[in-house]
Amino acid sequence: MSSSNKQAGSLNEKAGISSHEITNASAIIQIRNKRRQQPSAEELISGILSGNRTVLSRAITLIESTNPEHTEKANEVIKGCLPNANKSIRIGITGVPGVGKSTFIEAFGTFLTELGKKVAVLAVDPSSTISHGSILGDKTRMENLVKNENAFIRPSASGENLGGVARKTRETIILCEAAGFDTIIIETVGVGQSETAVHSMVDFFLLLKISGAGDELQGIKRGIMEMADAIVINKADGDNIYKANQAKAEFNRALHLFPPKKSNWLPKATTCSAITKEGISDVWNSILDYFEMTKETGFFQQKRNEQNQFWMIETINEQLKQNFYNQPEIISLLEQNKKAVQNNEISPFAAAQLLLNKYKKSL
Ligand SMILES: Nc1nc2c(ncn2[C@@H]2O[C@H](COP(=O)(O)OP(=O)(O)OP(=O)(O)O)[C@@H](O)[C@H]2O)c(=O)[nH]1
Ligand SMILES: [Mg+2]
Repeated sequence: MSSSNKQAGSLNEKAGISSHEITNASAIIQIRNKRRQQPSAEELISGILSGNRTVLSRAITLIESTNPEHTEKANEVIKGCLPNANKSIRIGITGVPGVGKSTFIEAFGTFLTELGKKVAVLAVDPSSTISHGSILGDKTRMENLVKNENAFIRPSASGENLGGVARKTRETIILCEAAGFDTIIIETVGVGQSETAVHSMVDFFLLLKISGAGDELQGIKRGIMEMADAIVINKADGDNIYKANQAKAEFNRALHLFPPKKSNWLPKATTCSAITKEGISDVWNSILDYFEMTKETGFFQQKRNEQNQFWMIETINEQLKQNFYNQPEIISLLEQNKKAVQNNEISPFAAAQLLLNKYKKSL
């Protein structure tokens, strides 16, 4: 501080008294401690149950944390929310970049809130660590939904592997449902296995397409067609309407050739425009039909039960793998054996067995 400032500053009025620093230091510690004070699990649970979106965000951050100290608290929060979860429709949406997912979700989500629904939009994007969250990153395409009190938008958790990202999203679904969100939309792009992961956490899976150069089925993964409960040809507006209808017919023909689904549901292709909103309500009506039918047959609950079993096993697999590969002894032994395998000193199978035996002994 310059001497002229010193003269002007009211804090320096009494020259020679230098106790400020000590007072300030303790004040700073106090402020820091207060900042560090995290809400307890009970506080988070009651905040979520009362529908507080800020608390919901904080709890999701806790779930997404890679700090092992947070895991226990996160589990406590999930456990507290679980009795109030499950009362929702979970919808997965996939489609290649540029197909209009964000624009569609903006239109569809807004439409649902106008019906009195509470909509949570989540994403599964395992590439987001590299691309810094391209998916849902463009909240500009969802400018109305972002501001909507009955909507909650959360970009994808980041992580190195799909398993971790997907598990966090699944746990986030539970918290959103407990916070009163009755329609959960999960967006993904077809990177790696992310579609399969999303398919295994939703009730209804929607594939968004646009009409192409005539050969609509070209380049489409068969597995995705089989997973889809509906195919929606987006951008059916202006000059595109004719082509979109042609694509719809072609997809409907193709869908007929697939074996019947376990749910007995017959997936349909429809057209829509996320811009003019034409066809948006048809998508919702189709989901309602599905919901009604599968609730009646019991398939809805059966599928959720199977998904829960699946995620339990997935979590065990993931934890086992993590435990194994993170053991310091295993890390060095693995390196040694990689070299030994490369030099043909040991077979890959024998090396694997050796490592597994070592791990078993350490348990
Ligand atoms: N004409 C027309 N354009 C649309 C429609 N839906 C989206 N678009 C446009 O298509 C472009 C891509 O839309 P996005 O919503 O960003 O697509 P996305 O699938 O979310 O893309 P990524 O986030 O990159 O995966 C934008 O310029 C939109 O304005 C539609 O129904 N009709
Ligand atoms: Mg997008």
